[in-house]
Amino acid sequence: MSELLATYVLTDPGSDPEKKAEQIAIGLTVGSWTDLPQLEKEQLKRHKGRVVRVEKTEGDKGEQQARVTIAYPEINVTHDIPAVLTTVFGKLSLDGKVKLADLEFSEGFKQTLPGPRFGVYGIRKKIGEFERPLLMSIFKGVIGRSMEDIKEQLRQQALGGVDLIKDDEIFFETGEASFEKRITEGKKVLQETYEETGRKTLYAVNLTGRTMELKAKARKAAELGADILLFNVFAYGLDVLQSLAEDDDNPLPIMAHPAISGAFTSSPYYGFSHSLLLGKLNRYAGADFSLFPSPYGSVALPKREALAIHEECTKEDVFKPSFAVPSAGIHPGMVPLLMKDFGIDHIINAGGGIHGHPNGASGGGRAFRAAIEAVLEAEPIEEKAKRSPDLRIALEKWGTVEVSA
Ligand code: 1AE
Repeated sequence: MSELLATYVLTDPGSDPEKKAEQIAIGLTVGSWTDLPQLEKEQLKRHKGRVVRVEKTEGDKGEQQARVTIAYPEINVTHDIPAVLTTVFGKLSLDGKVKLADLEFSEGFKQTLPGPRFGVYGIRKKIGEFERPLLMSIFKGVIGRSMEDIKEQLRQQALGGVDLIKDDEIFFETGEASFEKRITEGKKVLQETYEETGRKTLYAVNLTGRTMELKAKARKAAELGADILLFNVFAYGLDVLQSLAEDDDNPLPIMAHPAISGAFTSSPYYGFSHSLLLGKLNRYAGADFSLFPSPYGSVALPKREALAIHEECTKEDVFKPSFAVPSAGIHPGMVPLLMKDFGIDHIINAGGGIHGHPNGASGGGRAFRAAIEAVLEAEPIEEKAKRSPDLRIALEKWGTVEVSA
């Protein structure tokens, strides 16, 4: 019988964590057990949750914890993420200090999920770069700006040598910068920069609006020649991501932004683990990219959590790997550490670290590219900076970050 395995961390589980685990397993499946007549027990047996493991542990602050794994019969749920989450973490998420650390799906269940349509290799193929981390920049300060300003910002970013440019997640449809216009006008700008530099740059447009409008809007984006859809998954829900990812009339890669997810992941005692939500579930539901806070920037995650997201995005599975995008407060001096921690299969993503460059966004892009090149050539970035004025200026402004062994 196929099962879904859910692993929880219970904080202050009381003197009998095994009993607590048993209560969860029963409470979230057949509801009661010991008082049932024998016949009903027989009938309900195949629907009953099962405690697989209970391990007593300690939290980072010395709190008593138990790591509990419960198996839920897959026949209890329909094959969709909402049904799974409601079963394994529905009422339980409201019931004291319980964190959902991991979920394991059967191979059969996985067959019903889309996973990324393109994944790391598919995105690399679109750009034509296979041997280095990709570089992405973020539109900044464009709310209220004219289309001409937006086009100029796009142009400057592309000229700096970034591979991808994404909308800011807080950019919807202001004034003349409609979704459609950003795609069509943006495409022209990027075609011009391609003709100038010979480098391809992909643009991720923010797919926003009411849930029921999204599919049509995504298809329209594809028709108009958009490259990628940026999507605020956690403002909508994983099932909406999945619906977009499995829509055959929407051939575009999906970039999952982590906005809102902190409300579900940040507590050490409640909610989901970062790696489950931003790593595994984003990937299974079809995100080609997953953005998340890096361990070093302005909005930082503990390093082990950021690495765990990367691991979930890229580890061996039936799905293609998603591109991990550690973000927020990233500047060129962080590149050696990013590449040490996340290797070459990730995307270096910066907003302020590109636009805040004294030589403008194109200088920011060039500084990042020089830093990446230095690391690939095993040259200290300070040495490289002697031959790259943009990198030197960036390091003077933001400094470097030590790469510990
Ligand atoms: C974790 C998401 C980061 C993001 O979307 C963003 O806009 C970052 O901007 P900067 O690089 O911190 O300026």
